[in-house]
Amino acid sequence: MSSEEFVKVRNVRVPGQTYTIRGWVYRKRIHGGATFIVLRDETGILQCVHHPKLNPQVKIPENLGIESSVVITGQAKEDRRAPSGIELEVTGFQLIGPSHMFPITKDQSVEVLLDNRHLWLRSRKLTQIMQIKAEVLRAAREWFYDHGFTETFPPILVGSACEGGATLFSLKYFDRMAYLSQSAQLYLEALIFSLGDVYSVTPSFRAEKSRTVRHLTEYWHIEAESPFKGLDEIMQVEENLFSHICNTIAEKMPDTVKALGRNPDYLADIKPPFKRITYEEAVNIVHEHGIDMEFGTDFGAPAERALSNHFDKPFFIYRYPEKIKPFYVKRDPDYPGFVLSADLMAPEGYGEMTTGGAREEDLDSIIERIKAEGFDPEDYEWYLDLRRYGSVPHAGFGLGAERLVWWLLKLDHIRDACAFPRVLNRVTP
Ligand code: NSS
Repeated sequence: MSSEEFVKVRNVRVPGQTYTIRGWVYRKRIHGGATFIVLRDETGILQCVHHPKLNPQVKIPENLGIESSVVITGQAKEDRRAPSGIELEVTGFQLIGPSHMFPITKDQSVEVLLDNRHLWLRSRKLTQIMQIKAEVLRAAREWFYDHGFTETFPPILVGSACEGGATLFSLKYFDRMAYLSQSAQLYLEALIFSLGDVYSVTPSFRAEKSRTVRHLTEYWHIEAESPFKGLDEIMQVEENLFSHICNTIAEKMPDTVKALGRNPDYLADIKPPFKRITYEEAVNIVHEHGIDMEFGTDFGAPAERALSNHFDKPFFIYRYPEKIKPFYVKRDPDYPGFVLSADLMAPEGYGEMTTGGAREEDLDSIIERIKAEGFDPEDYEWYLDLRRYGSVPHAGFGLGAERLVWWLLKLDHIRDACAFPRVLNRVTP
């Protein structure tokens, strides 16, 4: 059989027509002498019924297990009880790969499901989340392409930290130490001098030692950097990109979005400009919600949740205190002690989606702040050269792809935005 003869579940539509489908047994039951098989492929599920009296030539093994791979031929019948309105009357059956005692049954614990992630990925929910994630990244690349950004490919093995020492994964690199990249930012900063507006989509690594619903140790990082842009301009890039992704998902995958419990109209309605509040205003909101927090410190999880719940659309928090931001962030000339940095926040309790802003141009200040973070400026020599040879004002940001999918689909835990999540206690499967 050539593959053109096979159809996908989604395309089984016309009553009376005969179709042949390759897929996996999602559910099976025997009732009143008939065998009911719900067949699954990447496009959906379809109920197939075998009546031995009508089609005695077809033999379905009695012990056919869940997740066996099969080829089923049958005639489409209208059936109002079936989820798609169509049922297939089986006239041909072929077993490709048997499956006995599939380890995932109803009501398994989260840990068992995570141990069997390689199999649990076949669930409808995870399938649909992965399809949305692919579209999120496609839409992101589309936006960058349409706006003149060049895709770049920064390294993952790096010699110096970008986001502080606390979350660095280090490894032996022949006879020296190296790290897994936390962010492509410093490399993107080098690439703007030749390529102008650039972006990258890379894995980033954070040795996050706490268990939370929003931290992974490995995640996909969408980052961009632009010469001759300041804080305002980079916030515009972020809100336009972010809106484009939300709108595209709503437009192209409304049924999947709905099936996962999010109203696509809400995502279609996300439009720039996003509301902007200062760090100071944000602290006041946190206090209004009765949460204790000292001015000048970073938002803890409860404060961030309260802030995020305060809004029903994405918003920015900007002008943070200098001492809670990394060495590369540009100081605000009009507000001593504060920096030209902004975080794009999702509403509904989800919180930070991006961090970005203008980059410090003053060489001495960067060196001093690298030292203050406990690092050796020697390890940043190449980065410091960028300030020595034709430096320009520039700005950029980083968006966590899984953070975005987590909020887009209102998932309980960020790990469900990953096929194979990496968290504190898990590197397998
Ligand atoms: O540490 S960030 O806040 N900022 C940076 O890495 C900058 N160097 C990016 C840049 O300007 N090019 O991380 C950026 C985003 C953050 O807002 C989250 O969306 C995501 O990366 N992020 C994470 N996602 C999942 N898990 C963890 N642990 C995580 N850490 C950051």
